[in-house]
Amino acid sequence: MPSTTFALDEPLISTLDAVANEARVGLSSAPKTLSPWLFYDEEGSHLFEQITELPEYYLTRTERSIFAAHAGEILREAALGQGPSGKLTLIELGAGTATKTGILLAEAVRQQGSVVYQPVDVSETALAEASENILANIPGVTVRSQVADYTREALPLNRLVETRTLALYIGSSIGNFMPEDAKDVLRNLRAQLLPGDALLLGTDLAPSGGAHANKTPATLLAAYNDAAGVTATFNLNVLTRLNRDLGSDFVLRNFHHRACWNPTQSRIEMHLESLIDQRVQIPTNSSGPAFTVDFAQGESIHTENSYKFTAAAVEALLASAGFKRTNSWQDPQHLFAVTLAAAI
Ligand code: AVI
Repeated sequence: MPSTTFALDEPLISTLDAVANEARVGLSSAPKTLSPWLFYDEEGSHLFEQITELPEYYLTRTERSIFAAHAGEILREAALGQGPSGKLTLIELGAGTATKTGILLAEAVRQQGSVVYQPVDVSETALAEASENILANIPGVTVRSQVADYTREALPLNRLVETRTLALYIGSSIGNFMPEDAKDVLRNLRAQLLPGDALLLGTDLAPSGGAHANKTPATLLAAYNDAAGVTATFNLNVLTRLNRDLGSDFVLRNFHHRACWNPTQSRIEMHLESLIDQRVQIPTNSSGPAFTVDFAQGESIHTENSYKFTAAAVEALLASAGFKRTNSWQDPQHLFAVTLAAAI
């Protein structure tokens, strides 16, 4: 299960309605689109876990290495300015199984003796796994899981007396939102915080020319089009999901995974490209009557954007949502950034 925004466990009625609606709207629009939350059924969540361990997918291990190198500093700076008895409470948006968070939690326990950790995710299963792992491995952590979709609902923040909140939004999850939506997610978070609380934001960095040219579009393209084909399977799984949930008749071998770098928008785009002229049937469902979707050869469904940020873009995004950047850390190759910001 990913540490991500869109994990969904079971096809609850409301989830099926959402899938039906998404398919109708997205596949009837020009160009055709499907939202990335559709990736994360059980199989897609499992495939995403595999992606995070691929040699080409540097994001997860690089962010983890930044935490390993700088957790002490990050936690100390997040706690700056609070009273002697005050402690940090950590809340994590889209926590998933919280695999990277352990480094920060262990450091929080070292610095303050104990810590309350509130992971928020739509997946109850992922939260149960996170809680079990953390309680078994990091003494001193109290876990208060919250099942919620922070992209749609107000954040269920439990504020404890004499504590300051450090919100974690890591894993580059913010990069899967369109810029306006990314701002809204952070504004929603900011509305639940008090001045002096903090946010730790993980973002994948844009390729840099000049001094740090070790990150190029080729680095990104490899990460989203791995040699083993796991990302292709992850992308195509969305069609398997539609066939299962809606009874549509997508033939997977007639589509091809394509990742491309869009320099103007500073994002990787994932598409499912039709290899032939074809017609797909979607039966009647809760969103309306049966409909057909025609594809010309080479036409694609746009399934994901993954925005890549400059340091200045991160700072501007934070400022637009009521946060002020206080510090940031990057790996030595400048692949990934972790930025600390204060709620102002
Ligand atoms: C969850 N998210 C941050 C991933 C990303 O890198 O944008 C999703 C992903 N898509 C393809 N590979 C990974």
